[in-house]
Amino acid sequence: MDIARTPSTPDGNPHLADAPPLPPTPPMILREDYRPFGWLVPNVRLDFTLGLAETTVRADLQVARNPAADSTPVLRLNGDGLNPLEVLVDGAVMNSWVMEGPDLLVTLPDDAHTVTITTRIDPAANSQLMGLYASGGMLCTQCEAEGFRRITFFPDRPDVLSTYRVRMTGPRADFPVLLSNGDLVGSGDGADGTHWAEWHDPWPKPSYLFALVAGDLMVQRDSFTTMNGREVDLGIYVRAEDEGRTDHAMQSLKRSMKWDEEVFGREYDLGIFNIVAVSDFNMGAMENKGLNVFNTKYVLADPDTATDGDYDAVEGVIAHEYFHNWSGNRITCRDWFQLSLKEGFTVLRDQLFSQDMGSAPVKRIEDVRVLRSVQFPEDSGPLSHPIRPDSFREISNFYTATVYNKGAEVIRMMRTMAGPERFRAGCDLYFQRHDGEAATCEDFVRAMEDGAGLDLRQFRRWYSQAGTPQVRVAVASVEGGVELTLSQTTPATPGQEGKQAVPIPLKLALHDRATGTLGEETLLMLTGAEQRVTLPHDGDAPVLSVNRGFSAPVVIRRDLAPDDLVFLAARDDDPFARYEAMQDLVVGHLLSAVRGEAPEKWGAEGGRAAIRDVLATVLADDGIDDLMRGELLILPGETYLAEQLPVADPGRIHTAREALKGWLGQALEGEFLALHHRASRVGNGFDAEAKGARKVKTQALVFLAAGNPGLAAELATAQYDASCEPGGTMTDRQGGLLVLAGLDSPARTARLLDFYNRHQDNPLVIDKWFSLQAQSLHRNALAHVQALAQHPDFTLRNPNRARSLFMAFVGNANAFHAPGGEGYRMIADTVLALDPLNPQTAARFVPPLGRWRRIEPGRAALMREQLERIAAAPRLSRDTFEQVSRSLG
Ligand code: 0A1
Ligand code: ZN
Repeated sequence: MDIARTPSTPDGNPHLADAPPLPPTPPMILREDYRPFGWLVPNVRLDFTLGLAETTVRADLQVARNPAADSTPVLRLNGDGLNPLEVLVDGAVMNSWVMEGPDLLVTLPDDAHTVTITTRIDPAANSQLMGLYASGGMLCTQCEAEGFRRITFFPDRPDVLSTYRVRMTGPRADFPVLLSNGDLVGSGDGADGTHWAEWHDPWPKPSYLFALVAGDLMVQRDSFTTMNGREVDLGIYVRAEDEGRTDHAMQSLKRSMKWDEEVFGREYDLGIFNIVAVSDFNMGAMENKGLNVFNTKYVLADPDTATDGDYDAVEGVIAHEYFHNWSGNRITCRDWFQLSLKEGFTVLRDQLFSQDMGSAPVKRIEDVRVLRSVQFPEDSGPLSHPIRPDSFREISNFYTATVYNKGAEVIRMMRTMAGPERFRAGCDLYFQRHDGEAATCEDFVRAMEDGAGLDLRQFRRWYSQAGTPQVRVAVASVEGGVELTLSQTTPATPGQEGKQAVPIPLKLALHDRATGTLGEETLLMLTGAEQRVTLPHDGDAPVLSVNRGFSAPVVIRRDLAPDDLVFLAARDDDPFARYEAMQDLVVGHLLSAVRGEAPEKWGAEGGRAAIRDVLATVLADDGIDDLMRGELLILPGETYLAEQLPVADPGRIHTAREALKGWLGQALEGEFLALHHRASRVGNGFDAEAKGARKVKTQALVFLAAGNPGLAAELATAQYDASCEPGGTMTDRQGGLLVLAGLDSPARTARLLDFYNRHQDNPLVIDKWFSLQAQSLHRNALAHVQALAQHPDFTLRNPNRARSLFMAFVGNANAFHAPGGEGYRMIADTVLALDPLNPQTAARFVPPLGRWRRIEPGRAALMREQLERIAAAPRLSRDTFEQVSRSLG
């Protein structure tokens, strides 16, 4: 259903008669409507006179008719909330411009002109954090996707590429550092304490890659010598209070630069690469050419304030943004429907990088966990869309797990089918063919066909079809081997009823349970709706290990007996397959408990005994390190479990999962205690052993907390206290406190207060303090979140802070799904309060409510009610309007 914005004005109501007209329904933009822009803008000069509350922008656009487009004398320049102060054409005042909505239309007589436009903006009033905005006394920009139009009038679309020369003038005392894209070409002093700097970026780029930063910042400098011997000056700029926390980011940057040369043959192409950290930022980071702007969360790290997870995230995001220099900047997107061209590819590149930097199997498991807990639910709900969407109202809503993470999986499948060498050849061809262009997903696929030698005719369906394919696998013994019957279906998604078969690369192996022999891995392509294959196998009743390494982003339905799952979980040589068997074993048991089925099917104790025995094997297995052990100990999450059911009761899922955890915590109490002791004796280093020890230490606490809360509270307190000794880590501190926050122990309040006092000057750590209370298993978590929303340190104006409380809360399924609907109401209140301030961030809180169709009817009605309440608000942003109307539709 679409919520049409037709105001209902009952006849004769004098109050409503004068109400201002409601804005029209935001239009739907269609991929098929793409047309090249009528004008080229080869060169842009921008002149900024900077002030926090008033910045003047003079833009000189050199324009020429685009021979490849339909000819038009009208130059449409996008704007958003701007008024032109002056418009000049070839230096002469021009008064015949017109505004059409937010856009400026200038009619030009000839084929080439210089159009000069002056605008004035108020960065301090910019709470949307798009365009030029103020953050903690500094000025910075965010232009992707359509923020540049909030700075000056421009054809703000990714296929208009220009070189930029940027001059900035401002008070030296306020803005000692003046940065933009490319190379610094001049700087000097002006009148009245002002100074200026001029930057030039020789690489043509779309407006979304423009950036400017002005502020009082410290810098960590370093340098990198490229494979061709060119020196690159590296700089990471942060506020003074964050000095000393940028080493890890700098090392990650240098490792990324080297890796991209070695693995993809990509060399950096400017003399400068700068990164700036800002604390008010809507997303993780932004790849502006030569001047990446980062959320502080993905730059700053030291052992006392960042967890091991934070360290990994910094490394991954630094790499991601750096890799965009080729997959995104040198080759950009023709239009925003092609977003996965740069994002899916760049996510794959950062995943492969992180695999190479640490434990490859563990990284793969983590990536699959994110995909299944975020992207699979998205793909099976009302917001489902293909990795290359066909329509949108607000592009910000399409920076999704589908475009990013499923997009990466789709390219990973091409790599699996081609093998790494041929995949590299396909990438080389893509970079060579399209360097300097605004390209399409189709261009990428063609380069893979030509360069990697793949036939991707049917594979293209992965780009156009939404939904997660479900693959059923049945195994039957036949003479000399086994016959596999594989079939696929993809459930209908909004706007796409009938689905076609997609090619699915499945890595598989046949193991022998009786002898313990592990079979060879083969790659099988499932291309039809149903397919039968016979595979040779000696011995009887082999166990099938399938979708090894998660070779395809599909759901596998296999009818494996619990004993087979136990065998795979304990013995498979593919670490992912081991993890998967463990998950399946637990999912089987829990779903049967949730459905209230007779437990016998799952063996002794309804499968609990089998799970206990495998966990005991995992705990005792010397063949794996603690990082991998930690993965095998993670029970499937509540969202993932809910996803397995057509309609889920979150309360029952929570109860069943907690009951299993408690039972295991008691059954293996000695083992978990021993693990905690062993891991506590490992030092505080950053090597794999120490990181692994920290991971399993907190996991042991998680099981113990469910089985023996008194003992867990003691251990968690001890872990917390030890972490506060010199050299202690945030990983241990946060882990201990997270467990403690879920328990009723006198130590709970004391340690929460201690944590707050210890870190009150560090906003990123205070974010953790909000999050861990919002995520806690405490039965009063909902009330705690309600109280924390009133805390003096809480504000909706800072996206990190808003997310630290409310996104963490949404992830706490039991609290969010409180049977009375208080959780839903709180999130709807958040959306309504945030929407006028920051629509992009507000809209991100809508999807959790949009899951209502998959939730039991009582709660579903309450969720829907809150969506309707949001929909009824008079002046919703385009962002929130689109998400709410799709969610109700
Ligand atoms: N291209 C960035 C993501 C990004 C998108 C929009 C933004 O606006 C608030 C910011 C960042 C990336 O993939 O890292
Ligand atoms: Zn990206």
